[in-house]
Amino acid sequence: MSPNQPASRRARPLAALLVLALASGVGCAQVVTESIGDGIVRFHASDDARDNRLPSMALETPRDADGDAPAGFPSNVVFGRDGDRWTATIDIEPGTSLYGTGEVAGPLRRNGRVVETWNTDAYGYQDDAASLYTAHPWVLGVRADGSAFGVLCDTTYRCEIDLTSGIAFRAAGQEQPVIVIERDTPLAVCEALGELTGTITLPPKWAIGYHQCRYSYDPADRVMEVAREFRDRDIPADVIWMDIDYMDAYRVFTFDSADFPDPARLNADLADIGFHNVWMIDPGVKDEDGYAIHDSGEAGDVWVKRADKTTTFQGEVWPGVCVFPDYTNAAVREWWAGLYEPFMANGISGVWNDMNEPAVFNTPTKTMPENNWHRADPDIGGPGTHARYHNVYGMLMVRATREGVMDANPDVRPFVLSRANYIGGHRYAATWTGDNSADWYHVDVSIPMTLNLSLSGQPFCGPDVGGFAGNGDAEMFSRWMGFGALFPFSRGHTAKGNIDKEPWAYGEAVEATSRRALERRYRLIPFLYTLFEESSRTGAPIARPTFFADATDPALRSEDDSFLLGADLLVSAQLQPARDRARVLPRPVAGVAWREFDFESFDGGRDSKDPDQPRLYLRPGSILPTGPVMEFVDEKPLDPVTLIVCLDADGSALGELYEDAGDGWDYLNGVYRRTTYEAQRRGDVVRLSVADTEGDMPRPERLVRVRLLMPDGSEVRATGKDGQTIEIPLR
Ligand code: NBV
Repeated sequence: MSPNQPASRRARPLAALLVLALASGVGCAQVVTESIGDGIVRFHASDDARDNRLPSMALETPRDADGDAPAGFPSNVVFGRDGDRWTATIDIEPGTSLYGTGEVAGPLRRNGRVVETWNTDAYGYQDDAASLYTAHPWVLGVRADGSAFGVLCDTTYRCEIDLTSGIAFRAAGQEQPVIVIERDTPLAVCEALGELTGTITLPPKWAIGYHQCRYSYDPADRVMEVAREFRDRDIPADVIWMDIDYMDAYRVFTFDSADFPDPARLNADLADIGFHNVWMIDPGVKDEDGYAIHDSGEAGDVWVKRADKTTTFQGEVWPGVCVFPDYTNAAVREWWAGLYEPFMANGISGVWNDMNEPAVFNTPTKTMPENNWHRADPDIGGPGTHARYHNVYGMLMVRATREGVMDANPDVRPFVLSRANYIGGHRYAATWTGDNSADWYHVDVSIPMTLNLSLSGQPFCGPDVGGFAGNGDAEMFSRWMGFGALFPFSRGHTAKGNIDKEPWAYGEAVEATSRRALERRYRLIPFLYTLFEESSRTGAPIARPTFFADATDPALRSEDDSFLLGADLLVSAQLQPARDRARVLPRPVAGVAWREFDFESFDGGRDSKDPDQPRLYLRPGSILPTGPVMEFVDEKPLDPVTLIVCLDADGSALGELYEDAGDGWDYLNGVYRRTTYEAQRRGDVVRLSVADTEGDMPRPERLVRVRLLMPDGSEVRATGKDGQTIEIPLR
């Protein structure tokens, strides 16, 4: 795609900036620029910097230059030094809004903020946290005219991202390239980031259902009790999680023989009632002779070394003194991957890697010393210090975990959740926003945090719904569940010692709100799954800022209380206890407003006036595929398909539905069905039909129900057979 830049963006082209920089003595005369894709330029501080750069850990595959930077490329990078750090700065035009920078607390719009990439165990973090669990040296810029650019500072080292005046990166280590993507829209920048850094693997469908966690459900009977409670109370859920207490004294890849005597039986019993399971594994291996995992690691000499490069680094984590696999080494990753085969054989469906910043209790920095030594493979840069590899330790861990999970169960899709990660690490694992707190600040930031991670290449993310640290109260929990049920990754979780936080724990009213929220998620699963498949193909975020609806509308640039799912569905929440923030909606499209709808009033179901549910709005011109409520994602066939239609000013609408087996790899060989539905008004009749079908999966005999949202708030409904034209008379 060729970026078609408006004239305003060419105001200070590359050549002019070079002259400016030379005049100011910045000395960027030696800057080397190269095109590495259409509208994508890589900047090097010098020839030397280009020739001696480290392999990129962010890019999925190395990119060779395909020519010089195009003339008139609108962005420029100026390199310099600040003490012992190298710097890269990018000017921005007035009216440019900045986003991304990964997992960051605080507002969506990042202008004026400074963060530092340094994966950190940040329990109970607040607004001023400089570093959280993952590292994304990446900024998305959106200009006043809606055009957009992305800047990736391609270093794994500690890197300050200073957005107080333009964009400045200040990083340790030697100078690395800075990659700039230019596109017409912010969505196109996200997709280009996906081209460079790869996309997620389509998750198994169950992973898109609701997850229930706590630190810890223990013993196994309690796990079953919670799972059964969901079924008895008709609250949809797909997954229950086993936190560290299932282990034998926190030894990874072991099970406590008293509390979890038969994990395979537990997983089978869960499967019988439609539950999948996820079990935690941490990187710290108890330093104990006679413990099989330790001894096999010892035999393979797999541990991270101290600065002397020979003695093994020891640090305290949950099991006591631990040693840490050096995932920068392919042989170590292979060893680690191999540990999963017997583990997964217990019927384990997914794996949760925690504490992989790595967190270490007994060091001043709460992680490894920066001069620890990694025996990294040449293809990622060769042996080096922890300062270089710290930010990718978690990413390389989940890369190995994912390989192990896939080797153990090659016929199913992997699900791995990681606390630490690095830009590009979405290729291996989903991420959550770590140890947030049960307070209104964290209710408030859970939307912008999810969005900035999504804008940084990680579409499969969400917060601990209900808050990890602290109890909170019924009112807060109820509100959080309302919109938390609609994040790409939706999981309730809480810390040890806290009150129970299952959907029923706060009494009947909150239980009813939670049920409604989760029923909404399950009705939306056909749509969400369609978005996940799109993301796996194109890199498009699943949750998107509201300004994606209209990147030229300044009123949307700082909107933190709502988000889009895909391009068509707007979720508008109230994040203050008093529900007193004015709602911000996209402007009408050619005179047609985004149209509010809900599910509850439609099929005579539950009360639709629940103030803790976010409001839902549909984009003019769209068709939203939804399904029946289910207890878990594939409980029943998708029948009927309910299409919610909002016509645009021309009386037409389009929408897509992606379906496949929900797991396994057949979809990669064409066994799927992508249906494009279209609606068109002619006079007093709207016709809904299939405009296009892709894939080899035959269309089943099933019903389609149409809900046509009318401008006056009413609905016209019709039913027909899927694949046939359905006529909806308006009079
Ligand atoms: O494994 C226990 C917890 C886990 O529940 C949480 O989600 C992680 O972020 N883990 C951190 C270690 C202990 C935190 C206090």
